Amino acid sequence: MAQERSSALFERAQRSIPGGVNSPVRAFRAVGGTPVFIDRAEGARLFSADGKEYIDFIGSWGPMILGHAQPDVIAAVREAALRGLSYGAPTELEVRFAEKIRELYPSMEMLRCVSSGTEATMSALRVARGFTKRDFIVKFEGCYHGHADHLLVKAGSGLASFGTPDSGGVPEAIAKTTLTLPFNDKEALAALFERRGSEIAAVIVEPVVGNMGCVAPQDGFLEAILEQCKAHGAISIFDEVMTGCRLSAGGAQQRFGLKPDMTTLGKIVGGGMPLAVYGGRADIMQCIAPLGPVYQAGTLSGNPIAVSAGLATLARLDAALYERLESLGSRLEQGLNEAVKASGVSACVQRVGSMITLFFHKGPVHSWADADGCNRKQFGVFFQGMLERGVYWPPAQFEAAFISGAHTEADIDNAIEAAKASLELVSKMKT
Ligand code: HOZ
Repeated sequence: MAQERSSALFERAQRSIPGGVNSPVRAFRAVGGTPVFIDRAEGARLFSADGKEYIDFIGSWGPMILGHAQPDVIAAVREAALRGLSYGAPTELEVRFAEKIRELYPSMEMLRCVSSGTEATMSALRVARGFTKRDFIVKFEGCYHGHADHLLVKAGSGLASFGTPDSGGVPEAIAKTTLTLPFNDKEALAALFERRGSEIAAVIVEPVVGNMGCVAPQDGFLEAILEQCKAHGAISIFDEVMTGCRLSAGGAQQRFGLKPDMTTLGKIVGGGMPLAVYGGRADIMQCIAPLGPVYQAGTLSGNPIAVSAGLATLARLDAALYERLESLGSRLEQGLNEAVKASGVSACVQRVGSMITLFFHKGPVHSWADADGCNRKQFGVFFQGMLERGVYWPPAQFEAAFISGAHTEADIDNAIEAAKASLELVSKMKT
């Protein structure tokens, strides 16, 4: 597809913005080619500055579960905007939003609104440290929890894609307070707690990983995190920025019937606006200023436009939506599996609900050590093949694709046809 306008914009962008993008994975470095500049979006479609139309499987990296420009959400945003963009003072909207989150997430007895997933995880960990009066945190290799210093250690997402799991600019003293373990390894978790349990403030985990591609927890892994934390006085944190309201209205914790001490939410809860949440047990959350000594604040926290978009989105998360997502997800999974088989390419499909990844790895992928074995060159050829055929797949092997309620069966079938042709290209690559 011709991309003259995108190419011209990218050239201009690179003069003013590092790499030409405001978030690294968007630069297409992991897959080659020029990033597509977007003009507008509607339903399951993205429309580029070049006048091309794409079936979108990114959904703004998760938030757009209802599809783009959903009319009720847009109406709520318009209506809120007419009453002013930001007050820096509390509103009834924030109270209603907090009550709705508590209804969906009973583990979150109290919560705070912030403006991004990074702020949510960073703040949750500060509170956990303040509450336990301990310094060390545990995270899992390949999980990504935003870009706070202490979380850019063996991280997934863009860092995994660019082969820099430990970011520059993070002081060694800070990185040392983060202990890392392989995802899905409950023996390693038990051994770490055995040795250092009294020093650990919190364990943070993506309950279903999206940031090394879609990787499900194995039996008993999440339960082991909750048990070890409880036994050693540490705080369990489910980072549900991606899985929250995606795997069910009550997130992965509702899907698996688990109750972490703390939770972070983002993406869907803001309906596409900059809004995220952290919360948990009331005794822990009462450590936050002005009630307690842990400080966290924000001029745009609980912004009325963002909260309005969030409330309008949350109101539409019904059982029918999740049934539809499951059925579309299973259709895509089956079609991709058949396409892989027909192509003879060594690849596997992993899916939980409406999160899905085609790994160029014979599979299964249970951890970062597995994911790291993917053939990145094959993924690049697959991605370009999909884009060429009008399917906007995530431009990195280590990012989950997302399905929305606005996708139709025909969209899924078109994506499967594009995948067949793209896998055919991969099968012809010289090894
Ligand atoms: N790191 C984000 C996905 N896991 C990408 C965000 C973006 O580029 O918008």
